[in-house]
Amino acid sequence: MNLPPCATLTEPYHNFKILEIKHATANAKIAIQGAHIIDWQPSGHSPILYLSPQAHFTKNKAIRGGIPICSPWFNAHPSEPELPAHGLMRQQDWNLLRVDETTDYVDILFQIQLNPISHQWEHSLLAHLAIRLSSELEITLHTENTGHSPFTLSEALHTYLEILDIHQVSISGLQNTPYLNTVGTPTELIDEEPSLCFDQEIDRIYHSTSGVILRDPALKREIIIDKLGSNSTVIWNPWIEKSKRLTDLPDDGYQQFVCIESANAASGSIALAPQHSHTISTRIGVKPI
Ligand code: TA6
Repeated sequence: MNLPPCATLTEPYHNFKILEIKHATANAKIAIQGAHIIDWQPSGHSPILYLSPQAHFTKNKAIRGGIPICSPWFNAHPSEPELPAHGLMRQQDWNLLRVDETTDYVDILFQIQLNPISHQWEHSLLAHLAIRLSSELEITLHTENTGHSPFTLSEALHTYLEILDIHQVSISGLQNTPYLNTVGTPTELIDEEPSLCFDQEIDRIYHSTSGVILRDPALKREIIIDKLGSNSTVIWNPWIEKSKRLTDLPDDGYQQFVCIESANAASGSIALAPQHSHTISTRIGVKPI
């Protein structure tokens, strides 16, 4: 496939390809495995995405950080616990279909097919991931049920956002929004505080179709996250004890990121009939404060 001048396909790790983009508006790196954006740095800004310094770059092992594509199920599979958490897409190589460069942005299109023959899953789907890189990052995941039986689609664009200090950040846009708290026994709750701050493990599936803003005074920036086709916003920080248990995350890694995920999960999951499809998209922007 011909790549434009801004794009290079490298193999920094054995059998593990990375598409590198160097463009006037932004630099980025996308692993072919998982069509996984592991770095995005708009011009004039420090990196927006967190990538664990202990992340694995080995076949069929999820990368800790960036934007993992979690699909066709979120968290554990509802009936087959032996299947990998967060679905099958982030461990598989995707097909890189095209890279198009303009003066204002770079468009990248990936495709993957899952079916019972090649994957330990009973259904079939065709998914496309479209990425538009510029001073903003737009990601669109289109999933089509190409099989003969319906399935429930749950998914997340599982974005790890880099921060300087977990104790100083806050998220607005979730006030008075019901959520499923999944730390301990799953419980439906609601938070009346104007913004969400972090002083413990947070793992919540908010029932929300709205965008949110992450305010980071230490980095003097706000990260604005909009979305479409998404019923759920997942907020996650592992805090101290879970960070210690994750071997691909430093013990103090919890201090350097927050996950804000445009998703369709839990009660927000999507019933997908044969030949039907669903599109979820998210747009990430940055503003100095
Ligand atoms: O972001 C929500 C979540 O489901 C958390 O419960 C935590 O497990 C996180 O995803 C990371 O999952 P992973 O499989 O990448 O370790």
